Amino acid sequence: MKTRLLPRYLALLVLLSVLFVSCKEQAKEQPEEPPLVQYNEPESALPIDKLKLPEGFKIEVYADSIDGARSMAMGDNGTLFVGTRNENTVYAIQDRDQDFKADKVIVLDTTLEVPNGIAFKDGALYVAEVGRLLRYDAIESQLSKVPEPTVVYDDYPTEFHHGWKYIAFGPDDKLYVPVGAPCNICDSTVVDERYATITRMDPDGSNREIYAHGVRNSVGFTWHPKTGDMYFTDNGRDMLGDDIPPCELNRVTETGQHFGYPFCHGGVVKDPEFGSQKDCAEFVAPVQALGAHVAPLGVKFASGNMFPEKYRNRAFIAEHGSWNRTEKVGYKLSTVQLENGKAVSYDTFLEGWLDESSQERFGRPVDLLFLEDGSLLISDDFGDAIYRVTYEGAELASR
Ligand SMILES: [Ca+2]
Ligand SMILES: [Ca+2]
Repeated sequence: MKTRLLPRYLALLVLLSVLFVSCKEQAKEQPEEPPLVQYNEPESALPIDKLKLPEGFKIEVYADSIDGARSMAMGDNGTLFVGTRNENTVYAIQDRDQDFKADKVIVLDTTLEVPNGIAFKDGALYVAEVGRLLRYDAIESQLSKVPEPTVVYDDYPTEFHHGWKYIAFGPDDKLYVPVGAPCNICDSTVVDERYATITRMDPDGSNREIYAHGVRNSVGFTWHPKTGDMYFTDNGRDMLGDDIPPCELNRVTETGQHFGYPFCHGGVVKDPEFGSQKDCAEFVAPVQALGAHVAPLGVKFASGNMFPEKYRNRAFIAEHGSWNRTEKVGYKLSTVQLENGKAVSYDTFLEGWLDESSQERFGRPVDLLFLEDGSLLISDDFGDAIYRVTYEGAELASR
């Protein structure tokens, strides 16, 4: 009897498997949720025990496997948005149980053109591609089905060279957008006056104007919490040797100031090609000359109450690290202490991504973001990670 039933049993199996396969195919046709690249808290293999911080500070991995993590912006409901440069991807990262370890990563879009710049305002995510600005309204309530973006502005130069953008809203509610020089060294303003500037506009793309001139390639800026002055980093030109010119931290005190490029670098170095046309004294010198080739990107002033008092008015700078220097430099976080708009110290805060003796590196810091609790997030487009720095030193322990 068993042997007689077997063919029927087999037929049933075949029928069931056909049904199962067709169900699977049907499921495929339904609109797909954005792919989750990570649902678990990070178990990063990055050797973060090599990172060195001042006494009392600690660093942990907040999110890993974030391929090419660059600029960061925090949503009103706690979603961390992250842009990339060569990966053409924007991520939305959540920490649903609020233990400061990301546990959900959503890939919002993989078709954007160099979406390095990310900003958040009034519920909307702003993304800067090379040539245009996009806005995703009410983004945090639509993460599982990303809405079509509104094009806010689409008339920036499309040059890829220094075309990746950092964007941020200022205290005046304007959106600030730099346009890098499309070269290592050139007087590009004769081609398009917006090259080598920082522009700004209203959130809807209107009233665009040039805010700062003579900026080679700024990929990070912020505003002083007390004075409201903009501070921006600028990457110095290449091919003048290992030690000149310095990279820069600059302070803008009025609209239309000129910061020297391509004529004068770091306030003192006349450009071999363009320097004879102008005097360095005609330009605004940096508030702090940074190391040559360190590639300063994100800059933020410490906020919140976690870090010790002495860090409050310091600019934290992510030095992405050199690519064309005999011995690598940068690959660290530095701080610049300011008093009345003048720099009084320039120190290393966090280092160890670069092993100086072997010249090997495992990370390159890009952007900085202070969370509400005063801890500091750092993105890393080489280690594909986001770190969180906390302070648990004597001040807290003695409470
Ligand atoms: Ca978590
Ligand atoms: Ca300059």
